[in-house]
Amino acid sequence: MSKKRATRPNIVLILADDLGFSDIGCYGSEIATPSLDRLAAEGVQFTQAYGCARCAPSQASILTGLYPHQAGIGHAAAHLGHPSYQGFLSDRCFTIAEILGEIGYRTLMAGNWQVGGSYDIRYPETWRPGDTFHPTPLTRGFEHFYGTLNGCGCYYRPYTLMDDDRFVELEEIEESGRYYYTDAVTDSAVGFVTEYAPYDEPLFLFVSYTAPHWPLQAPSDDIARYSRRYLRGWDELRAERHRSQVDRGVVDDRWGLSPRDESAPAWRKVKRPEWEARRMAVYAAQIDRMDRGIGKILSALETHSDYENTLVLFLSDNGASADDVPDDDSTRPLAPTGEEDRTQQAGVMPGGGDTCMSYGLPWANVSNTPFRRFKRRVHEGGISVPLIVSWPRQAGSARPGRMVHGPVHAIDIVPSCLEAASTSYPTERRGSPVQLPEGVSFLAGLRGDSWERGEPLFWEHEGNCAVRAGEWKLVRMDGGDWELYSMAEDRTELRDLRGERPAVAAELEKMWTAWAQRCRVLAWRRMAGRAAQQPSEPCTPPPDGLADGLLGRHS
Ligand SMILES: [Ca+2]
Repeated sequence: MSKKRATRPNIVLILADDLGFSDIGCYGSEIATPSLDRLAAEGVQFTQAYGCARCAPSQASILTGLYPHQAGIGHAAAHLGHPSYQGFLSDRCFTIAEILGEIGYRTLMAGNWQVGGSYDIRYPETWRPGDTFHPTPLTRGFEHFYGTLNGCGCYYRPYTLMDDDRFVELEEIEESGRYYYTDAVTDSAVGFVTEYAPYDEPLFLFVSYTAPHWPLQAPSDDIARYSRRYLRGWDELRAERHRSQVDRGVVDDRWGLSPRDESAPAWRKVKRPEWEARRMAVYAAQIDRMDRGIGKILSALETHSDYENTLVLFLSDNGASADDVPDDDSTRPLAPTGEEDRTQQAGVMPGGGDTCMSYGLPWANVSNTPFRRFKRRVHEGGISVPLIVSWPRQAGSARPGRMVHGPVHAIDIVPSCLEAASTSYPTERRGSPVQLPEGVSFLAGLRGDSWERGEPLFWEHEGNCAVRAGEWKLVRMDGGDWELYSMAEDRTELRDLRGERPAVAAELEKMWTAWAQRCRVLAWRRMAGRAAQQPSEPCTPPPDGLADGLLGRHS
């Protein structure tokens, strides 16, 4: 083994898409996730980790250490006419792959890439990977890439599938008859480990699963393992997960379980319980399958590499999603063999490749136990995610299987990986200064030292805004009033203290406004119309006509 390998660890970063806070075993779930539970038992489990409310913004933060707007992805993949909302990674920052590649890492990626502009799956003739508006993993620091240039997609026929810089013909994979995207991502990651681990250079492997994002599609034998499990309904399941979380110490028992969301009916009033239970069974099967894939990646690292000196990080990008699948042309290709059955309306059971459904708000309410609200919101249910970090050699004598309760955020991933690799974020790119990471390394928490965050954290997505500083969190829905909560006493956000503590609320609002101006967050009311009109020619960016729309105090 070379000297370089001995000092620099492999880094394996694994991301799930739309997985809720309570969806894996060690966070209170009944879904079988032995691989992730093992990772937690070997490392540490963060109980107050945050994403950025949405897939693409979170991925931008995870890859750059910046807030999403700074990285160019203030909303999603569409270009909304301003550098903060251009939909692809800014040139004024580095990706973690670019930095680690410079110091000798092999940089490899399997899964979805959501930070490279938009790709309308209906118009393949407009796809331009690698041009100015569509950076790909290969143009942003990865040596090899297998995966999609879109977030959500059909698991049996993933559009925009690439192998390095070549599109994969879908006919090729359909002919095999056994293709399933989650497995293909796993197999690609295992292949990268097998091929590159024997060399001297350390690995940086980014695995970005689409699971368990809708559409609900999973192999039938996996679904069968959960087929009866959810018939007792969401009310019982939320209570059960919450008890498990309190018993494990994942949540504080002073925080009450939030009530069932007001838009979810009581389970006893559900008209089609078998159909509802099946939705959750497919969702569980998607996670179960991903977890077994992660087990294969960990095994490959043990067999072919120095597992003891491998930093593995697993997290989700945002809270669980209550979104229904849009019932329009944009989702038609997701279930190409059964178009009439692609939505929730037909009474068809979900799960097959000829269906395109989501599991709906009430089950997402279970996934986000004990919190309120969902993906795209910045109340705790939308942004709280599991984060597990393992590095056996570094953990040393620190008791493995611990929990760290200090708040951490997607912006902290890059600084933590850079500390592990004993390097720093470059200050210039092609002769121009770059924006430096906003996050801080949380590796001290892994070593068993106490770890508390000093700096506040901020969020904005679609006009939903929040700031967390110390004990306090100020949060509001788009167009709503600010609410103030004590994260120490009431992390489930049940008792608004803004009326009782107006000075605290005012101070936090001031901090949020300063942050929004510094990070070039625009007023959502100016952007929403543009976001609603997905351009039919996504490769043509709209002109920059919104530069005067920076958020003011009252926007
Ligand atoms: Ca997501």
